[in-house]
Amino acid sequence: MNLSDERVDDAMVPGGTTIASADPYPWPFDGNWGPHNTALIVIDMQVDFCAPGGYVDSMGYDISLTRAPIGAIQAVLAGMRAKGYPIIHTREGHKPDLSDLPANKRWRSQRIGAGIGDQGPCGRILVRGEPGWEIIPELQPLAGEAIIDKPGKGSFIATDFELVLRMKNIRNLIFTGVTTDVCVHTTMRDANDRGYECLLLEDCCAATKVENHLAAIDMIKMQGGVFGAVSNSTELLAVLPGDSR
Ligand code: C5J
Repeated sequence: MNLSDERVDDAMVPGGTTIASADPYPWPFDGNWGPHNTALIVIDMQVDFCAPGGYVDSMGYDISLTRAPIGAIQAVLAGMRAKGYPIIHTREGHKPDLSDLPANKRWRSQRIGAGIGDQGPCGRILVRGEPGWEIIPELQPLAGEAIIDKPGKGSFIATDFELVLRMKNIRNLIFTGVTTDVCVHTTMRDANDRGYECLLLEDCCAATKVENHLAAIDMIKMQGGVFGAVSNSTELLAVLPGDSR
């Protein structure tokens, strides 16, 4: 059979507007999106990941990289809040007694001088309730926005993330935050396996190494969009639908 016979004809996609330029396919796949079924996910924009003295800074990485998406995330937050989209923030962190911190995660972080649970310039590293664990002032959640506290890299494990999505009838997830290759990717991969239609906004995400950010984006686009699709804040905001129901 000629491979082109099997190609999806994008003109036949039912439903409303898509982000036509999303890569590798116009997102969402069926044109069905709006505040009724689509949430913005802001992953781990915490002091520990994006501010001086936090976990990422203590590991010796360049926080100018993880701070770079702040402006674009602010723009997307403003646009999606104005149209009534559900916004969900996540925070990585452990209980103060560290009972949910795997020994190997702690050991590995101590080895590189940024021990999770240890005292640092922003309080105990990645511990709930400490200054470093807070979401940065520039991206503070508004009243009524969900915050998911997670002990791991993914947002589904040991959290009520999926329950919150189900209660809000969410099927489409738009990903922003840090780091592209770790917590954003882990959550996006898991969401994709659970049947969510996922989009990553590349200018709203960052990694601790540019090459890893770019590689993580490239991985999403393989196999026709193996984990979903990729776009950016400008393209999203240009076509973002309001609720037409
Ligand atoms: C990491 C995260 N990189 N939020 N956490 O350890 O991506």
